[in-house]
Amino acid sequence: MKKLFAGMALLALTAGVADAQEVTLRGVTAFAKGTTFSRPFEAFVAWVNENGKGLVQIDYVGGPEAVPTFELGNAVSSGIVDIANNTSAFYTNLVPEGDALHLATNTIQTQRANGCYALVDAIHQDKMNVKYLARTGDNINFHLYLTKPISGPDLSGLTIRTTPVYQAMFEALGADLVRTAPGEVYTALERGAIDGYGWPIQGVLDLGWDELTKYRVDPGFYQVDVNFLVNLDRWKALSDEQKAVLEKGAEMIEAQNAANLDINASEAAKQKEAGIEVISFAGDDSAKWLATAQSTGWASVKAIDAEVGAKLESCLVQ
Ligand code: 173
Repeated sequence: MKKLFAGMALLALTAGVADAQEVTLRGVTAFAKGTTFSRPFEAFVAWVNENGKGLVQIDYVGGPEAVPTFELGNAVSSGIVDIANNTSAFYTNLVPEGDALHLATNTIQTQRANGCYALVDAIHQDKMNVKYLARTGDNINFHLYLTKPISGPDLSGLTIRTTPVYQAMFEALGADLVRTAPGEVYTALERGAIDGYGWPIQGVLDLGWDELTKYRVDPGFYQVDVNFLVNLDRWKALSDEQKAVLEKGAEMIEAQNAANLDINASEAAKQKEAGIEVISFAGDDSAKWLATAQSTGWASVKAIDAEVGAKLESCLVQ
């Protein structure tokens, strides 16, 4: 009996030592460092490094200069990167159903409450070998930006830079599409290789694209999803205490999504100051624009997997 207790004490001690080891995760963002869609991740990294001392830290390696934008999904899936800040449109090769995320009309807080978060997390674990830790970008719409004017929702004759976010919609409206990472947009505009691009309401000035952009088309559509993804093997190896730090940081960052409404308004004002004119669709044009966005978006998700698509629609659209 004495021996057993001694053994147990030793076990507890070694477990304690193992728990006390600080883990450092290598973090990479799909967006340029210090720009709009990296900022929430950077705030999260700072929070974890402050609140996770002795437990978990994040070594912020960098952005697309460290891992190319469309390679980051593979890198976090295989464990080359431990935690990634990435949008589903950049990893459709691994999680094609992720195309549903930008079709959400509710918030991550609602998605956590109604079971949608658990479903999205399970899909990511299954298909990509990552824990879906957090979602940023709620309340931010996407827009079409142009170098020449249009008079209605007809994009025929225009070459538009796209990602999977806008692909089905812009194609249905007649555009010719070129898929590029954000890092290639400025040069494509400069060369006249594109007549416009899809991008959210935030971030245009950050990237200097306002210099080469003449028009923004309103209304905006869809909702940004920029997600924190943790390699699943790495996640499973963390202690409950270490996981709790990351989950608390995620909750803190997701609460900040509410501030996006104010940031959107100030970005729109800055675009106006920078000389970007608004082409604002009204009446039937606006209705066609938005209806095409929704119908083509969900049709392409359901073409990938009808059952999962219907499940996601029922909890993302409310
Ligand atoms: O346009 C894009 O590169 C894109 O799909 C995206 C997604 C989320 C945030 C910013 C851009």
